[in-house]
Amino acid sequence: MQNTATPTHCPYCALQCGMNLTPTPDGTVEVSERADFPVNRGALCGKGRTAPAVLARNVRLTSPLVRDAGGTLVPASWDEALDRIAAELSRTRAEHGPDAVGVFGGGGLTNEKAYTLGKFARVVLGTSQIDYNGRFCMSSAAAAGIKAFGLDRGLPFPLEDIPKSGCVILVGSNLAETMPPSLRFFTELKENGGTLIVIDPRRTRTAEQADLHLAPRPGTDLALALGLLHLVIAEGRVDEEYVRERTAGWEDARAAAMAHWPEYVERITGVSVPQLRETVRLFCEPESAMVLTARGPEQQSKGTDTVGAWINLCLATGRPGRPLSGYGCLTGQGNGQGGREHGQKADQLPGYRKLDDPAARRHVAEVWGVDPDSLPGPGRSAYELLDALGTDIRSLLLMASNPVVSAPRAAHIEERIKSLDFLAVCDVVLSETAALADVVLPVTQWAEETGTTTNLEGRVLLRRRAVTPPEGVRSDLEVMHELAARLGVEKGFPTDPEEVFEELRRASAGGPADYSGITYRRLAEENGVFWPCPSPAEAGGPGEGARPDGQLEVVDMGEDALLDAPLPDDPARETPTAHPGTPRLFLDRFATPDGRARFVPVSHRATAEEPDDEYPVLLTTGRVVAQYQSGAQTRRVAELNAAAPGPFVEIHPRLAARLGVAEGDPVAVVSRRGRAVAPARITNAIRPDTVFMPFHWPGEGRANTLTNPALDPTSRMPEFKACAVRLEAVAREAVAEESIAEETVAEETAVRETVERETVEREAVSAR
Ligand SMILES: Nc1nc2c(c(=O)[nH]1)N[C@H]1C(S)=C(S)[C@@H](COP(=O)(O)OP(=O)(O)OC[C@H]3O[C@@H](n4cnc5c(=O)[nH]c(N)nc54)[C@H](O)[C@@H]3O)O[C@H]1N2
Ligand SMILES: Nc1nc2c(c(=O)[nH]1)N[C@H]1C(S)=C(S)[C@@H](COP(=O)(O)OP(=O)(O)OC[C@H]3O[C@@H](n4cnc5c(=O)[nH]c(N)nc54)[C@H](O)[C@@H]3O)O[C@H]1N2
Ligand code: SF4
Ligand SMILES: [Mo]
Repeated sequence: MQNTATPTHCPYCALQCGMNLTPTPDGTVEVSERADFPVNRGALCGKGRTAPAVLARNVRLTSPLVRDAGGTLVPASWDEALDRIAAELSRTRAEHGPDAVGVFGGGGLTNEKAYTLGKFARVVLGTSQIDYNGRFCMSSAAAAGIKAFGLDRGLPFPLEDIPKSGCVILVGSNLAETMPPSLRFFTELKENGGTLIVIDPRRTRTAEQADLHLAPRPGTDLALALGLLHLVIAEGRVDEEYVRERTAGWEDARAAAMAHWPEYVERITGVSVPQLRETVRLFCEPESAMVLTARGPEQQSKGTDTVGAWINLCLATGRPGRPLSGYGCLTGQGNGQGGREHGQKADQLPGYRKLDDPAARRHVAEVWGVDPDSLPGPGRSAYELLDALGTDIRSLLLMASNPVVSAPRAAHIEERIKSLDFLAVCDVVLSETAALADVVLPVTQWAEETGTTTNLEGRVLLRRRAVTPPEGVRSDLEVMHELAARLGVEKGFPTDPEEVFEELRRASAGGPADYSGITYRRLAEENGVFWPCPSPAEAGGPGEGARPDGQLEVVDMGEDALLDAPLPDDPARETPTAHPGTPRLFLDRFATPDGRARFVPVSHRATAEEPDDEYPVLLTTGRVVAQYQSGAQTRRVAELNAAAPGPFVEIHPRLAARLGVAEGDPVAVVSRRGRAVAPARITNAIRPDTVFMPFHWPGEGRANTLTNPALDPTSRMPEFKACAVRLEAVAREAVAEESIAEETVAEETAVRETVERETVEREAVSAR
């Protein structure tokens, strides 16, 4: 065991904050500040600071579990558990065909794991039925980015550009709670004289920082963006030269925007015409400006068009590909970016290649040593896959997701999961989904294993092993290696992450997300490298990692043009010809065949479920600072639980008065999918026609019991951010004592405030 500090990164969100870890003699792990990483410069939120708590034996799994004849999960040996999984998956395949076996992955998996999982599904299981939780996260922004720019990398520039921009519009991001250390970039923006505009139906802690806060009705961001573009045109603020030289499709997009009069948009969104005009002025006047979207506008059944409309606004005003300007998506999960590039998506091969592209299939099949025709075609999207469990899909291997809590229409999905012939789950804890499994495999965690992640900026990072895992756990890579061997594939599933990465480099070479010029050594020396980073061979010189024939395959992207100015004398780089990586994209051309960005003609449409007499209120959902996602990890950390012990419903005082509900009173929220109960949190910070619930908890307060699985036609993203509900006051005595107590709410608020204060203080300290 090392006793010195190991520099590594946080297990949770897409900032991938740098931290140092030191094992202590008493068996715990100490987190200390790592100031050299530019994204967080030492600052951490409460989740990152307390992450080692989940390494403790008392909260995690340390033995495989197998369901016995009586239906109870009991400890078992690794061989017994792995044999059982291999036997069940083989049986399903023999009885129902390969597509009856499903695989579900996660954006928390390292690049090496995500890559191996995709390969495992296609090569070992031969199934097309693989997708992952990132479909629920940023798939709409990804689809819109590919349409417009020919490439999806969440942020096309480093976070460090934000403070130097003239204006930033944050659409549906509550980053003060979801990425606290990043708030610094926005406060610096304001200090530098730039403007921050926040668009959120709630006056969040992020919105409180804004120079201008617009609070539209949930699900109306598309109309809002169209209204802004209408004003840009009407006020003569279009950058005609840019539109002519760098874009295509303007006329149709222009016509669509002209149909969205400001007064019409005001009626749809609830944002006043003067506010629309002010937004346009603040966005257009400075030389540089950005739009950043997050889950608010994206998790809608029209998320792809909505992001498209925001990109149109950026293109019309000449922003993308210009310094300190452009459009970006704030990706969410720890490896939300890399996890969507290397093959765990239903339609995808490594390097962000398309599964239905014959050249891509040939390239990857060659790296994998298989016949291209043996690779299955595209499969179902995440919700559709989960919805097919127990019918078309009979057995499921699930790695790094907890859909019982996080999937839309969760009660239905829970039923689908229970109806499977066989479920195997790899996790670090006994999540609500793992608790339903036939076999649970306990795996190593971030601090116990090495691997790469790609943060929201497209910066590939090296997470290093800092502590020795406890007896009884194995890594996800070991699990796949063992299962592949049992299913007859002895080779091609290495357990050493660097060996996997070397193969990933070759598989990604020449693809849109080209990692072939990146090595573990470079990542260690350079503190991360931005993709695309072709190997010297790809860039025109000799080097390992290129295709054997030295050919570039997907040249759509115009690599040369994507490069930043090279840094020829950077001593950190391995060889003088090494590619420097690409912090800023699109400076000279976009990644489309003709180098031009595409406008998309889009028009407003309603949410899938508009309020009516029976369900008159809109429910939107999201996050709180102290819990992460389904809560599987953070609900096991005492300090975080104290700060955010349970679900709640944010209600405007007027709506609360109408219901006769006081602060802390239990409220039932009822949708066409089901009913959830949680205490009321009465606040002026939300629109009176809208209520908000965080989705971190299972049980009676599970927000996803209510949500609507209406899917975006392009991205297949469910509509997490808007569904119709009605509210009912619930008599206190009707509610289980432990779930709702006024004191808990008061206590929670006090502790939450302490945690927040601490976070801010820590940030202040490390900013100095
Ligand atoms: N503490 C914490 N941090 C996290 C996570 C976590 O679970 N907890 N998860 C990580 C992940 S995976 C992700 S994806 C990110 C998510 O990060 P964010 O996108 O910041 O998180 P959300 O809370 O889902 O949504 C952001 C805001 O959208 C608003 N919103 C709701 N409906 C609409 C709408 O129709 N339009 C607009 N414009 N806004 C709307 C909500 O009020 C909310 O304040 O956070 C990452 N960081
Ligand atoms: N209502 C509503 N629902 C939502 C959202 C919303 O805004 N509103 N947001 C959606 C979004 S953006 C997301 S990203 C999803 C996320 O929801 P989930 O997919 O459920 O994500 P997590 O809770 O992070 O689940 C990750 C699981 O993997 C485990 N794990 C962590 N690391 C590893 C590892 O390396 N290997 C393995 N095998 N397991 C690991 C964790 O312990 C945990 O049980 O939720 C979606 N659901
Ligand atoms: S913001 Fe918090 S959760 Fe996200 S990476 Fe940083 S410390 Fe981890
Ligand atoms: Mo996410």
